[in-house]
Formats: sequence, structure tokens, C-alpha cells
Amino acid sequence: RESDPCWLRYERIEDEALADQYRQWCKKLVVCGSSPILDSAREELVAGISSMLGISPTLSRDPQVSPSLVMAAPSEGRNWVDRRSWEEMGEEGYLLKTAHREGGASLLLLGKSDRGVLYGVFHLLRLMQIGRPLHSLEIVENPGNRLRMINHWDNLDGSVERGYAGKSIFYHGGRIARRLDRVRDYARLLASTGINAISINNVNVGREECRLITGSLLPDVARLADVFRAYGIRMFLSVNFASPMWIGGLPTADPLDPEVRRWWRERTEEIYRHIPDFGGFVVKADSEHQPGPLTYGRDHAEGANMLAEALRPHGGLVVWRCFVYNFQDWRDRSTDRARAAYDHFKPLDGRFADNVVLQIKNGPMDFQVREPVSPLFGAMERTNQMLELQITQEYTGQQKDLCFLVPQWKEVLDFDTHAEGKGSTVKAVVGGQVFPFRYSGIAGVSNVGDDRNWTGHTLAQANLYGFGRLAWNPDLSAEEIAEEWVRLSFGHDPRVVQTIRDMLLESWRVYESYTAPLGIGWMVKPGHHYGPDVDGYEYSYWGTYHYADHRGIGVDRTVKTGTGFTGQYFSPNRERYESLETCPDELLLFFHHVPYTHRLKSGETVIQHIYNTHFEGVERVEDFIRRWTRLKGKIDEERYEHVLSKLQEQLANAREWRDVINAYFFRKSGIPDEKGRKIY
Ligand code: BDP
Repeated sequence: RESDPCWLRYERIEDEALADQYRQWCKKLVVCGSSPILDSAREELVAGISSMLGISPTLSRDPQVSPSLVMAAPSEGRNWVDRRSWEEMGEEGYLLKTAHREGGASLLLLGKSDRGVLYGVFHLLRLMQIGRPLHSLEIVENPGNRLRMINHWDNLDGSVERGYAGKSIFYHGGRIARRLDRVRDYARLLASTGINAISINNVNVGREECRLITGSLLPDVARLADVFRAYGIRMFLSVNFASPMWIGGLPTADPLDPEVRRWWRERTEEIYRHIPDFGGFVVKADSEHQPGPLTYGRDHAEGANMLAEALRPHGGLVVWRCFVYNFQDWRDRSTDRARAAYDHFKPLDGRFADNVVLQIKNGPMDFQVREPVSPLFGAMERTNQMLELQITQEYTGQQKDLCFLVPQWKEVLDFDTHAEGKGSTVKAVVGGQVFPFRYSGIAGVSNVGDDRNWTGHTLAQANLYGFGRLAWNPDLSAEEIAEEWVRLSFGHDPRVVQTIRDMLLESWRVYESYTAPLGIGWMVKPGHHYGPDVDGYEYSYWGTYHYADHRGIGVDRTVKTGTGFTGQYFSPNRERYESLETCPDELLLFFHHVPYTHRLKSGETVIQHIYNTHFEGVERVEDFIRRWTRLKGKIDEERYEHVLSKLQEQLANAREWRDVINAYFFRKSGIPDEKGRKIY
């Protein structure tokens, strides 16, 4: 069976008057220029037009034919607009403009690069899918981020680390898939939102996966790269720092060893022989059992720079991840996992080569439903930085529970680090506006697998879409993105649009309300991380996260009496988190240890807040189900039934969370629920 087209459905436009207007604009298409990317752009445009409007536009390469729609490559595009409009476009930007001239009007779709043209095509098709008029367009768009990247955690055997949507679309039984139709559709989906880079294998690189950079698999990797290239997406590979030993037969992987350096140079040269526009390496080093430079008494800068040196002559980058922490011992209260990334990397500022980018997870821990923003953003003014988000819902419901993450990501992007005074938001830092980074941007860990609907939960497609849209334009609101996605995916029935949009927008807070409270996180079942286990990690060497006893709960991360983590922030964030009075409720237990009777700004005590939110969370899921069932008959049966069954699964999960969390805190604290509800 065919895979789900997601938001590229191009359904026939039912409003005949509108379709007729569109036909006027789309009937005579002039295409100037040709290249693999422009060919993809043209194919997409023609396919979209025929599917939505039921016509095949006449195609010409001759600009003299008084076209209705002009799609022109950079070399030709210049001739169609004045200099000012042309110069407003950046390298990947595009222009969509209705030009009225003698002999009629035409729609101009121009790009500064082939990629720009492709993005312009997807924008135009989106406008038509959403039903916008085209007669007075004046759109210039440039991406807000230079790197807009997807990271895959796929393994060669076809499994996907933290994947909740089936098997890998790239690999099958130790090889790269023979047929790449599915990959091509994926490239289209990604390009439609403006993604321009992808890494295709797990950051935990096993022995098998080391072969991806050897002659045995490179020809196949190159086939994948070809597919992505035609959609403007550059390919990256995750590499294992110990590769020179594992596959090169060297006795060491010491980054200062000349043989090791030569080995990487030669490997890199071979990669570029197969993939001339190869993007570079993604590296997880000295983290969670992965090898790295620390083994050899070298630091992260020495490790990253060695790879950077090998990639530099070819224009490649090193994406070096900052997810580095030592296993802590909960008996040693001086360690704090939250501090680790900053403690490791901040002292190295200025030592990284300019083709290294540090990739930093949004929070200081690990993709919990609620965390403060990592204090490392903006803290290294002489080091390229990018943001890492997790699209795959590891800790946020595993694509069984509905959890639209765009509102969370917006909070991260809009967070003001105050690195260079007010207005140094995370989006400005990773957009390269606060410090003149050579490379920066946003990466997201993919939520895609070979399930027919790509993402397990159909509504989780909205996370992939939203990620791409935000990477392109971090100023879009969560509301705009949600509504856009619903219209593209489910059409324009007002009840459908409103219901699904609202459910998406509420879902993150609903998920938060029935899981770990007030910013502590981690009350999940160890290993797979779905469902509640209050003390699952509490006494493990991997860390301790809530310190609940019979008096109170939370982690004291203050400078005055705790781990000192708050001191890693710039003022005034530092003071805001340090003080119990100003610390925001939703992060209270991340920063402070308080008695259960502590009163939140909301007026409730901590314990009563826990009870209330957990009862409420379950009710909200019940309400989701009620609202969804009112859509019966208004959307296709298949997606209707699918989402309904997911919501029912979510309800069971929410109930389990409610009962486990409430019972635990009731027993710990001995404080009854003010409202006398049943706690098991
Ligand atoms: C954690 C995941 C683990 C990843 C790790 C990482 O549980 O599977 O390998 O992040 O980002 O969230 O490297």
C-alpha cells in the first residue's frame, strides 16, 4: 500500500471559482534553467497543479510566450525583477510576486539558488492548498537558520533507536534499501518545510555502522545522497570516534596521533569521491559509553578539530554534540547532571575550528517534557552553536500519546539568554544574530519510520512539519503552524480545523499534567521510558532526579545551598531561578527542594497541585476523546479510527500515571487530597 502523503495531499480544490482563478495563473508555465533540484521543483509544481486543479499546464522554456507563471533559476531570475527585489533575497531565499505588465499579468517564482526556487514552489503550492488568493502576491522569504537539519538514529539492521513508527526507511537487514521511492517521498516532505541537511545513522555508531564510511557501503550511501541532493538536502554521517581502531586497524584513536589524523584524511577523501557535496560528520563522543578524545587525555576541542581538519578542504562540517555527562553517583551530592554540558564545553570557547558546530540539546538534561533552557546557549561567543530538539517522542508519549511539541520549542526559541543583554533569545543565538557564527541552526531527531503514516500516530506528523517550519522561520507562532498543518492534512471544515488545532495546541500541557510534576522529569520506566515509575532512576548510578522524601521534593540547584547550576545562567535569569520567590512554578522542582506544603504562585500547595493536575490530565484526555468523536464522518474513516484508538491508549496511560503519581505522593507525604478524591 502507498504511504500517507501527509501534508502534501494536493486534494482537488472544490471551490470552483477559486480553482478557476488558480487555473488562470497556472496554465502557462515557463521554466528557465535546469538542474536536478530545478527538475524536482518543476515536477512538484506540475504534479501539484494537476492534482489540485485538474489541468496540465503547458510548459515552455521561452520567456517570450507571455506566461502566466514563471519559475526561474538564479541565472535567469535577475531579468524578471528590479535590483532591489533581487537583493532582498539571501542565498536560499525566494520571491513570489504577481507582476502586472502590458500584455497581462504573471506570477513570478524566483530564487537566488535552485534551492530557493524549490522552496518557492512548495510555498506557492501551500498557498493554493490553503485557499489564498494569488493576484497580489509580494512575498520574499529567507530562512532564519543556515542549518536546518534532521538527525536519524537509524541502525543498519533496520531498527531505530527511540523510533516509534516502525523500522528504518533507509536500512534493511544490514544494507541500504534497494528501492528508494519511500526515501524520495521523505525528501519531498522535508524539502517542503525547508530542511537542507540530514544525518542518516544513529549517533551511537556500532561496529556495523562504521562500514558506512568504507568502500563496502559508500556506493549505497551515495545513492541515498543522490535522492536527497535533488531536494536540496546535504547528507551527513554519524561517526564513531574509535573508527581508526575498529575499522582501520590502528592501535589508537588519539586525535593528536599523526597516523590517526592521516587515517581520517584518507577516509574523508574517499567519502568525497562518492559524495562530492557531503555535509560532514555528526559526533557523539565521550558520552554514554561512546569513545572520545578524553580517553587519550585530549579534550573535546582537540577531538573535534582533528575531524574538522580532515573535512575542511572539502567544505565539510563537524557537528559535535554537547550531550556529555559523566555517570553520577547519587551518593555524591556534588555532581549534577544538569551542569555537565556547560562545565565540559564553556572552558573550551574559542578553541574549536570554524567548521565545527556544537550541537546543544534544548535543555540541560535530556528532552524531558519540561526543562529549563540549556545555559550553554549564548555562553560561548567564539564557538558556532546549534540547537538540538527531539521530534521523536521518547519522553513525551512515544507517538502513542498526543503531544504536539511546537509550543515547547517556541518557548525554547523565545527564551532570552541575556548573553548580550536583553533580546539575546535562543533563536537569535542559533540564527547567528547575537554572535557572528559561521555555521549555526537547528537540528531535530526524526520521528519517522516505515509505518504507512510515517510517524506511528498520524497527528505526530504535525511535529515533523512544525519542526521544519520553525527551523525555517522561528518567528511563526504555534497557532499558525498548527492551523496550517491541519488545513493541509485534513481540509477546511471549520469544526475539523478547530478541533484538531486546539487539541494539538493543548496536548503538550496535558501530557505534562499527568506525568512528572513541576519540572522534575524522569519518573519514567527505565530503559524504554514509557509510562510511570516514580523511583525508576532515583537510586541508579545514572542519576537522581527528585529527592522526594516524607517532607518534600525537588533538587536544590541554587548557588547558595545547592549544586550551583543556577550560576551558569546570565543575569537576570540566574537570580530569577535562584530565588524561590521568582522561580516560575513550572520549573520549581527543577531548581528547588521544597516541602509538600510550599505554596506556588498559583496559590495551591505543591502536593495539591500534584493531585489536581493528575486528576485533570486524565479528564482532559477524556475530553479529547469526546471532541474527536464529534469528527466522525467529517474526516476519512481510516484516520478517524486510527486516532481514536491512539487516544484510548493514551487514556489508559494517563490513568496509570495519575494513579501511580498520586498514590506515591500521598503515601510519602501523608497529606490527603483537599477534594477527597480516591487515591489508590
Ligand atoms: C537519550 C536517548 C538515547 C540517545 C541519547 C543521545 O535515551 O537513546 O542515544 O539521548 O542523545 O535521550 O545521545
